[in-house]
Amino acid sequence: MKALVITPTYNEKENIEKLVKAVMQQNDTIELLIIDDNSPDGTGAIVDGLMLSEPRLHIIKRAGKLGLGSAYVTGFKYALQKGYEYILEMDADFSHNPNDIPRLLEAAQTNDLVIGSRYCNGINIINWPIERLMISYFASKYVRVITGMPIKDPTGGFKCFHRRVLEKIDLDNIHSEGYSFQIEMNYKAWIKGFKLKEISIVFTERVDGHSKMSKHIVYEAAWMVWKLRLLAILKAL
Ligand SMILES: Nc1nc2c(ncn2[C@@H]2O[C@H](COP(=O)(O)OP(=O)(O)OP(=O)(O)O)[C@@H](O)[C@H]2O)c(=O)[nH]1
Ligand SMILES: [Mg+2]
Repeated sequence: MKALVITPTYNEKENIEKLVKAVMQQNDTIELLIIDDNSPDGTGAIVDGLMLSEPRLHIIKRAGKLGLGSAYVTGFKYALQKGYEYILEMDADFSHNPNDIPRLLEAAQTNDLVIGSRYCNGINIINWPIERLMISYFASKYVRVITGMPIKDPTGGFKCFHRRVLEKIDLDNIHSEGYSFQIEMNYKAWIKGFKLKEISIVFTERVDGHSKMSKHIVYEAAWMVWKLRLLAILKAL
């Protein structure tokens, strides 16, 4: 079983070394691809150093901060080209617990896309201010109503694709970032008839480093759900 975890990084020097270790110890074959956008704090150089003694660690360096969605698209293309079977998305800041990776991989044996879900077993978020939690929770309901997609946590970023899903999605046609990117990938997999499965995870707000969340990313997602719905209606005509 060839599995690749893809982790985009921008200024994650406090987290990166610990993260690499935590992923590598999940099993003997798992590999990790960092997509670093020329982090000013030197995250990329730290990865270069770690790669000297860790053959299962890889990096793609981009010239500047180009966003989360395009980082994942770059990683997905690499994964398909190199023949990985299971392709995971995971943040670098330990909001996603690397110890959940084996459960994602296990569920991926019988599903096409496994989504680590904060909302499929109550609300499992630690250390978010109540406003952020409310926005995220109601945003996920909004996405569900507009798109019809039966996913309780459509904006989550800890997931595992079987390569057959990524092969069927036109990656050159994905231009969204942030939450919108997660919604778009889920929707495109769902509309093509792939089997989606949510498994419960606990999400913990980052302790080290800084958030790159912006209002722009929220607005982009609010519009994206209508775009997906309208495109589906037009195709059905
Ligand atoms: N390569 C790359 N990585 C990014 C970019 N923006 C964010 N990231 C990484 O994507 C992951 C998620 O970003 P976060 O800043 O944690 O965003 P968030 O999870 O919405 O916000 P917080 O958890 O509150 O910090 C982290 O690993 C970031 O380092 C980007 O433009 N390019
Ligand atoms: Mg984060």
